Amino acid sequence: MYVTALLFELWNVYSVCLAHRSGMSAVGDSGARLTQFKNKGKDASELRRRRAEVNVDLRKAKKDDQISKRRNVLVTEDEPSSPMQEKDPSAQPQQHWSVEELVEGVNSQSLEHQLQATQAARKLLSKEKCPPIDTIIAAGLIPRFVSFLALSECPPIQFEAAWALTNIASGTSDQTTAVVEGGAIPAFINLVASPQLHLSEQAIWALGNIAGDGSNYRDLVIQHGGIQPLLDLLAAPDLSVFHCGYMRNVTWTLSNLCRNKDPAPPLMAVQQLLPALVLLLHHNDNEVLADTCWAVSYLTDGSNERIEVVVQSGLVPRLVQLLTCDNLSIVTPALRSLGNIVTGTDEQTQCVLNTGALAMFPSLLRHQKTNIQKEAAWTVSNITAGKDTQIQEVVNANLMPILVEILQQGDFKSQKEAVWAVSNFTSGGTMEQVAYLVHCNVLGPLLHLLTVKDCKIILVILDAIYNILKMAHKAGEGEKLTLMVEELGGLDKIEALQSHDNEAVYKSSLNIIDQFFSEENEDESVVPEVTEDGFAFQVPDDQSTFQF
Ligand SMILES: *[C@@H]1O[C@H](CO)[C@@H](O)[C@H](O)[C@H]1NC(C)=O
Ligand SMILES: *[C@@H]1O[C@H](CO)[C@@H](O)[C@H](O)[C@H]1NC(C)=O
Ligand SMILES: *[C@@H]1O[C@H](CO)[C@@H](O)[C@H](O)[C@H]1NC(C)=O
Ligand SMILES: *[C@H]1O[C@H](CO)[C@@H](O)[C@H](O)[C@H]1NC(C)=O
Repeated sequence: MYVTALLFELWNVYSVCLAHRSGMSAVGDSGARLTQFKNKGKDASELRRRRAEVNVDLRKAKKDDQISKRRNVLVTEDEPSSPMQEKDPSAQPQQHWSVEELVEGVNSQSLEHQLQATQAARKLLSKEKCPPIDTIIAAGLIPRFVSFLALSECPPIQFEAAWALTNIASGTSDQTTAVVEGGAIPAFINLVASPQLHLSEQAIWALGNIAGDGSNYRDLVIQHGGIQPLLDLLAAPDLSVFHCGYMRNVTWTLSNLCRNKDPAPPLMAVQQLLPALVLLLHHNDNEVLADTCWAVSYLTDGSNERIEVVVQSGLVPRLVQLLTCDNLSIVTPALRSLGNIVTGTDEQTQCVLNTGALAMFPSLLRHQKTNIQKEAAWTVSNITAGKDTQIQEVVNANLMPILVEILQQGDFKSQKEAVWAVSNFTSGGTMEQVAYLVHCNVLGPLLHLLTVKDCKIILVILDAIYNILKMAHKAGEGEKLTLMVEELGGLDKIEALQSHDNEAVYKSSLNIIDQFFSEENEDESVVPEVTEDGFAFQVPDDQSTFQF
């Protein structure tokens, strides 16, 4: 028959190429090549592995990331300075302190002098440009500032010292360390409960900077009992007594307590924090929402055990709801969190699906920000790596045609995620689902992408093509599909890959040619039943008919 004849002819051409290729591979064992390669015999229960590659990629998206330390910068001077004063700086001697004067003032016996000197230091540390953090540290002022934090009879000096220390702690790790070693953690924790809200706020901010330095100081703040006083604030009967800047400080500091891995924060602490995060996910301030979502994204970026604690807190439906808010600073971390959750077990993934999350994905996959497209496609790739019932939910949400669009014209990062999504679909999908995918015209764009440079992606595409051809063969539609691949110019591309430098690519393409484009496989192929529409296949399991 026509196709067979055609393929046979093509095969002769390939045989020549193959012979040539084996001749070249002095290093590789071309005889064993086909036996060891394939067919992974994918175990349905095989645990889904985290792709390091994706995570590196996502972590690189630092520009969306939260800032881990923040300085309290003086935007305008507290004291209004008249034009007169500007012309004559000597009229304000206090504004120009030398280091010696600062040291002398801070160490003086007079509270008044201490306050003035501390305020002067704070102002220097609040300059927009080049705050003299190291100079202040070297002058040995930190322990004094820390002791001022406890002077409750003089709130102004507590405040000035807290502000100065906040800004020192906002610097490098060494600078943060200087603050921690000065004994600031317990002193700040004591201030969190201060009835003076500006003091409390400054203490919370400082603790955020310290915890944001990394796992060590985060855990040190936790060990000193830093979480409970923060949670007590949120237990206030009416949160609106706090102004929104205050709540932002609280939320940001909580998020830094959730942040960083290796090690992640103690599970006990996470469990303690979660009810607060659930509460804050319903706050009405965008910045509070964004930072809370970042906190959740940190907590879900870990083992399934970690994911489970978050899922159990019941916040998934709210996260999904937040996907519909228009604000990129919220959508980004909310989507990241959900993407993290679906890297978990099938049950954890199902929990996301049960909220109807996939209904949001058409717009996310077409989002104007390519970063959102990419993360959405990444999320789908993990869902299509799940059970076939979960793949079916992706189908029902009409996401596959959109993924095909991305394959066709997305940016490369999104295309890569879409390739994974499709490939996993083909490895875990039923025959009907794979046939559906072919009907979404996935083959053209997929084959087209075989010309990219990225070997890993080429391999994933070849896997998908292999899976599709194999499934079609089972359905007795192998010839139809091989012809389709050929008509789309795919055969040329696969053929060309046989001389690829990358051994895995070469083996994989060779294997496809060998199994589906050689005359030998004609014997194995199931004799197709011919219907008026073309080839169809009777699936023994459920007796339904699928057409590719
Ligand atoms: C804390 O609140 C103040 C406003 O009161 C705001 O300017 C500042 O940025 C907040 N700090 C953080 C770390 O969110
Ligand atoms: C989005 O939220 C951020 C705070 O997280 C805010 O600064 C920004 O103005 C908001 N954008 C829109 C469009 O509402
Ligand atoms: C996802 O696709 C890749 C590439 O084909 C494959 O290696 C991996 O095993 C797939 N994962 C699952 C769970 O099917
Ligand atoms: C999805 O997440 C799992 C679990 O961490 C990971 O192993 C997998 O590689 C990810 N992506 C795909 C496409 O399977």
